[in-house]
Amino acid sequence: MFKRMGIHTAIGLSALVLLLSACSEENVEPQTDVSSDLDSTVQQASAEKSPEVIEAHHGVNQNPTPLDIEREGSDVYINMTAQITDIEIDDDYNYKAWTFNGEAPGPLVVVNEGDTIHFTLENMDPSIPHSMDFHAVHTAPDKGFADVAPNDEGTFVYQASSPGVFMYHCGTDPVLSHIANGMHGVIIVQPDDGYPTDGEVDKEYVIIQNEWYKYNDLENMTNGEPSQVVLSTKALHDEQPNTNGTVGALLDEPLEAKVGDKVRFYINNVGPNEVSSFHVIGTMFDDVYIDGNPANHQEGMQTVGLPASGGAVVEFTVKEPGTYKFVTHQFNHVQKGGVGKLIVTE
Ligand SMILES: [Cu+2]
Repeated sequence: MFKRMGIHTAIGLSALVLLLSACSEENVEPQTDVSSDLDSTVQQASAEKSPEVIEAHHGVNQNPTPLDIEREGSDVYINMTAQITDIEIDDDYNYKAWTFNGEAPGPLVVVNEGDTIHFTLENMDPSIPHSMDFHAVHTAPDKGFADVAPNDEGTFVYQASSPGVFMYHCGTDPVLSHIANGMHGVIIVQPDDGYPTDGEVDKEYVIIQNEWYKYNDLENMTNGEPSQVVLSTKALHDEQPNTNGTVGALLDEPLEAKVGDKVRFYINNVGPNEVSSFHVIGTMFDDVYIDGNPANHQEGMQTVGLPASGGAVVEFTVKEPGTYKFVTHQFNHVQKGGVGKLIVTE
């Protein structure tokens, strides 16, 4: 937001905002200070010329590919791509992301408990292999999650036998590079018997946390701090927003509910490295299903801890109109973008 202002105005405002933010939890707009603005500019300027951009990726920016998913009984046929697509993860900072289907996080996949997944990965990357590791399945990973060569495709079959909110990611070495460069997402396996609170829920959304590092810099990904920590949403129902993991995505496209609604979030922290302390300001979670399994039912939680790859279903009721921000309660990560908002109206 400061990027469109003069630099001196930004310095003055940064100081003021930082002072104010120290006083109030309510003030959780992501604030990028001027030094990290400059870092971003340097990163951006260097990204195109940087040796970190794989030679064969220079000039490659593949259009997003819609998710292709079809069902025949309990057999689900899922076709996805591995592809190189530019994503503007912060104002004027384009990241040449390694992605599934041109989104980061990748597209939301929803199946039913017990479904057999027939998964095909088309690797559109001209230079390096990619793969798919669904946390929702049991398989021998050297076979079921095997690498697919550039310009090739591979098909894998496995069953989604347990309900939950699971991470998926590329599992090709070095895995950290593939995940941190954008190859992650969420698969929801809907429980056969539903959740005991299904009948109470009025609105439901998907929220994903991920973090970004210096462009394709394995050293920084391994030993450094994330440059951005972000929350995104994927459309679970028609007309819902569907965003990438970009700074301010869920401030620019807030979620919505009505007073009295019981709201359900399917949440997952795809990392790759950091944990999430998921919290909605101004309410608490009446019902929580850790990892999205109905057997893991908790009540009355203020904050839900999500390890890297961990998921949950969280439910809360909004009793008054207003703007409810949700954050990872590790506020250094809020400074880097880890905040969104839910607007509640009469
Ligand atoms: Cu990959």
